[in-house]
Amino acid sequence: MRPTGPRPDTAGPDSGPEAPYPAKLSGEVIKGFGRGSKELGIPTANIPTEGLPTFIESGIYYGWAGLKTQECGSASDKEDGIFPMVMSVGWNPFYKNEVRSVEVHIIHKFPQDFYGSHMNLLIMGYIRPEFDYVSKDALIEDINKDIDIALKSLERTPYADMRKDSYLLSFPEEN
Ligand code: ADP
Ligand code: RBF
Ligand code: MG
Repeated sequence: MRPTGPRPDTAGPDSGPEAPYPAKLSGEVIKGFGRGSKELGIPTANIPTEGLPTFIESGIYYGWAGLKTQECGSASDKEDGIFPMVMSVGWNPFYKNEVRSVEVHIIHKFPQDFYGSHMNLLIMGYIRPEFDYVSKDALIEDINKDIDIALKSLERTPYADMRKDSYLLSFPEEN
C-alpha cells in the first residue's frame, strides 16, 4: 500500500538528470488492456516491453515524449510533437496484472488516438515505486500528483533544455 503523508514537489536533482538518465526508449503504440484508462481521464499509450533498458525497474517515471504531429493530430503551428509525459512500468498491483507493461500518459489533450504511431521517449527521472491502493480514486489521486511532479520537475532548466534533443523527433524511415 502507498505510505501515507505528503509527497515531494519534484523528483531527481535540481542540477540535472544523473546517470542512467536521460534514458532513451522508443516503440510503436500498441493496444493495452482496454481497461479504460481513458474513462479514468488518464489514457496511456502502451508500448512493447522488449527494448526496455534493463536498469528500468518497475515504477513510475517522467520525461519527454516525441510523436509525429500529423499522426496524433496536434499540428498547430505552436506544437512540434514533443510533450511532457509520465510512464508506468510494471505489474499494476492495483489490478494484479499477470504481464508487465510499459504505459505512457502524455500530458496533452489530443483530438484523436494514435495507435500504431512511433513514440520516442527521453526518460528524465524516477518518481516512485508502484503501489497497491485502497480504491481507484486513491490511485487516480496519486497519478494526478505524479503529473504535477513531472511538470514541475521538467520546468527546471537542465530538464527543460533536453526537450530540444533531436532524438525525440527522429523517426524510422518509411518504405
Ligand atoms: P489501451 O488499453 O489500449 O492502452 P487506453 O484507454 O489506455 O487504451 O487509451 C490509450 C490510447 O489513447 C493510446 O494508445 C492513444 O492512442 C490514445 N491517447 C489519447 N490521448 C492520449 C494521451 N494524452 N496519452 C496517451 N494516450 C493517449
Ligand atoms: N497502477 C498501479 O497498480 N499502481 C500504481 O502505483 C500505478 N501508478 C501509475 C502511475 C502513472 C503515472 C500511470 C500513468 C499509471 C499508473 N498505474 C499504476 C497504472 C494504472 O493502473 C493503469 O494505467 C490503469 O490501466 C488505469 O486504469
Ligand atoms: Mg493504455
